[in-house]
Amino acid sequence: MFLKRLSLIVNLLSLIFIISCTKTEEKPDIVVDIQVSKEGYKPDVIEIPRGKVVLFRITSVDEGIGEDTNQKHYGHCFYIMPPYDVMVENIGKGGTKEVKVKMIYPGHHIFTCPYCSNFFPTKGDIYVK
Ligand SMILES: [Cu+2]
Repeated sequence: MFLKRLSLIVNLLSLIFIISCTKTEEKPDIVVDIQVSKEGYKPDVIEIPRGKVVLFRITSVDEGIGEDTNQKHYGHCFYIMPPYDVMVENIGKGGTKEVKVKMIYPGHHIFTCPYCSNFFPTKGDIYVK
């Protein structure tokens, strides 16, 4: 009884660990370079084999919502929606930021710039197969 309960708790913990762990420090299998501007993301359709570690390098071509780095938000960002829930904020004009993500969730996922996607077509699709 106790062991059963313990294994349930361990399973729950490992599930939580997996959920909070799509961002990774593992060595990347694939590098994906993405440019973002008010015209959107290039590329805006990305296909990735499931389980691979991807290094996303996002470069901002223009000033996005603004160039003032004293503001809380400036430039563009790169947000892969849940279940990935990976956010790279404040990519200023000419700047590049990177994030490593383990692509464990199959299917269609959307990435977007929450700063400016209401005004500009900053939205893209990731297919994990
Ligand atoms: Cu943006």
